[in-house]
Amino acid sequence: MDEFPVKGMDAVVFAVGNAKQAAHYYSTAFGMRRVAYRGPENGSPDEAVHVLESGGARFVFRGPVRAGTGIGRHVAEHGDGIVDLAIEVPDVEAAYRHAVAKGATGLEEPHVMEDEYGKVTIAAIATYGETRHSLVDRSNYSGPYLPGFAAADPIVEPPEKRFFQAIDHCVGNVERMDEWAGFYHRVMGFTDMAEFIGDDIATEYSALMSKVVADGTRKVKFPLNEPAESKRKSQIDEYLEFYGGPGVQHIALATNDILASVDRMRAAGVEFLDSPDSYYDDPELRARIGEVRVPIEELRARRILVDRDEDGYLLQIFTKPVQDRPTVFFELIERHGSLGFGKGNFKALFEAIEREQERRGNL
Ligand code: TYF
Ligand code: FE
Repeated sequence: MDEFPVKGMDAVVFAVGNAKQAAHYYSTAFGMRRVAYRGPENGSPDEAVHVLESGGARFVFRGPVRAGTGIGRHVAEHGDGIVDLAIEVPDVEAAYRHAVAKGATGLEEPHVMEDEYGKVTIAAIATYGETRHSLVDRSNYSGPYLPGFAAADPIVEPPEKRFFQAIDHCVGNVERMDEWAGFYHRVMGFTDMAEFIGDDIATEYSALMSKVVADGTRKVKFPLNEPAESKRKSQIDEYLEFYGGPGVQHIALATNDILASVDRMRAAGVEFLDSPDSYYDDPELRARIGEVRVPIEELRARRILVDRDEDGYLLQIFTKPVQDRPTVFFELIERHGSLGFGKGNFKALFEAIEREQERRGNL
């Protein structure tokens, strides 16, 4: 029996300096639709919260509306970042009790929230850095987000075709990968997925080690990165320095038309990492990836990366950090069978990240 059943990701919750403007950016640049709001006008005097969706993916932006708030302190310390990777579970009470019994730090005891749309049960446990996992059961709720939130209009007319439809995985940068992998094994019964960047690859070019933990159904996938000893400063060290400790590094968004998504996002001003032409000319890569659904030239024109394994292939591309600090970024991923994370692209990807690191003077 699954000791910690999960239904999937419930939401990615951001703490930002200005939730109104963040909601605008994710509406115009990520094609998201605002669906709910809570702020001083409806019972939240200290915080404005905008809730946006794209298919099954939900982003929540929390910002301070006055001095001296907890969310304001978080932003002052970390910059804009992710405070909560909320997980939808069938039984919050059981999940919370299990987690705490296995050593997780409880942050919020299970409690029921209610309004005219029904009931939500919610609890929260701590994970790496100042990040938390809310555990949410919304199976008896029909409102736009949580009790207390009002339905809200989209900020701009949403695109006809969404840019992404789900959260594929959420990556954490930590100081000790094995410790946190152990936490997810013990507390949530997650298991390791095949993809692993060990010492060998780390010293050769990546300056990081990485391991992926996931629930039994593979709906919730959490890669964990740790800086590795190398000649130059690891991209993970850069993150830890500028974020002020461990936290969420990137969120991968699943799309079924990565070409269209990249085109729309670039047109809206989102910056993506550049891969060199040599990547697309590499005969080894060409041989390995075989046929994909579009000509390689279409991928080259957009700097989309491709990787294939025994189960199929995937297309992926990474944004540059989306705030002034070199911290949180996004990945777009289009999967065709492959359950991997783009192992074959690690070299090209990490070299691109290091070029950016060098440009910032942090290498
Ligand atoms: O999530 C992953 O594992 C891939 C690869 O700093 C990756 O997206 C790993 C580490 C990193 C950036 C991307
Ligand atoms: Fe990723």
